[in-house]
Amino acid sequence: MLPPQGSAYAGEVDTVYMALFWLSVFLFLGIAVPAIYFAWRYRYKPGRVTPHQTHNTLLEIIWSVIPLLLCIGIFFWGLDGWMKYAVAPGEAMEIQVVAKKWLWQFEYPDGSRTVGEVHVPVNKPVRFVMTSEDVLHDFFVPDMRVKHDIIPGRYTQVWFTPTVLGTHHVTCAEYCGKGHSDMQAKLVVENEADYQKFVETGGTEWEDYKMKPAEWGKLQWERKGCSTCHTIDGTRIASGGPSWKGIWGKMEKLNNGQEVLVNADYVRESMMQPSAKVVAGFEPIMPTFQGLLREHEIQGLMAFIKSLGNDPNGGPPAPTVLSLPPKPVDQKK
Ligand code: HEC
Ligand SMILES: [Cu+2]
Repeated sequence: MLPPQGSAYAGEVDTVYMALFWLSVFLFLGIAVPAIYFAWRYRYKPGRVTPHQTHNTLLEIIWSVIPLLLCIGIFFWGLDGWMKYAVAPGEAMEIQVVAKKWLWQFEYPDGSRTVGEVHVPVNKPVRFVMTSEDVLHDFFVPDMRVKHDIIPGRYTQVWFTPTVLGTHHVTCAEYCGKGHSDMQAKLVVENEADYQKFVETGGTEWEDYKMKPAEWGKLQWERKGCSTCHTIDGTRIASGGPSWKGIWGKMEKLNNGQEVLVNADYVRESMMQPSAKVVAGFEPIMPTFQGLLREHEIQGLMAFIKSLGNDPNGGPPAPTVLSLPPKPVDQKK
């Protein structure tokens, strides 16, 4: 009935939840069933005289004192959990989270950044310090049993100790506009060695080095969240931007009436300063990727967009070789 328990305190959260749930079921049935029965048992019948009861002190004390004790007990039980949940242990690793329409951006202690994907080492407490660049968002990781509002101009926090290796789902739980339901991210819990490798190479996998620039770029299109707004098959996403199919090398119409050639310069500018040139018929909603993409990721994206052009072999130049960071040591051997 509940999602898998992915954090150290998930079990405790669930115990409180289930206790409240079954208590509510018990009280509901305990009241509703007798009420229905009495309504039927003492229903009107011609000639029937029902005894007229107005007051019973003992009963009233019982049904006041028992719920009162229950409420006090639940309060202290909840408070105990809440204190653990609210205060992160001092040694917790800190990850900065910036939420914006409609993506998640994460910054690690060493300054490296990712979009739409966050990696954490297993069995170590991690604290997320969160803020928003625009409207209210909400950081919700069901497996970890954390959910907290993110407020523009303010910092809020959650922490947990992930205990289950693998990918967990992060989603926005505060309606934040047209693209709200696309505001998803992956939380990848991995062992210390994989985490260190991830931080050193910015998530570049050993396999990535064997890819052609355009294939690698396609991977970035998904990993960096471009795919939530840009399709590659010519269709248009309602809350998004133009499809990338066939744009490389064409003259793009802008909303100020001018035209611009879609080449490497324009595509790079579109990522870094999206509002500098806005495509006609679209709103300037694309977030800037300044500082969020490594050089080889930008190059890969350009190669990918070029490969979707009308004439992938002609047209203006796109990078054919990526300046990838140093190859990670293959740890699988
Ligand atoms: C929130 C939605 C959104 C996301 C995410 C997004 N874009 Fe955009 N993008 C747009 C919109 C809307 C436009 C058109 C308006 C404009 O030009 O700013 C656009 C325009 C572009 C253009 C110009 C396209 C053309 O036809 O001239 C490029 C290139 C581009 N984006 C690249 C990217 C890349 C690369 C990423 C991922 C790293 C990305 N976008 C992520 C919404 C988005
Ligand atoms: Cu949101």
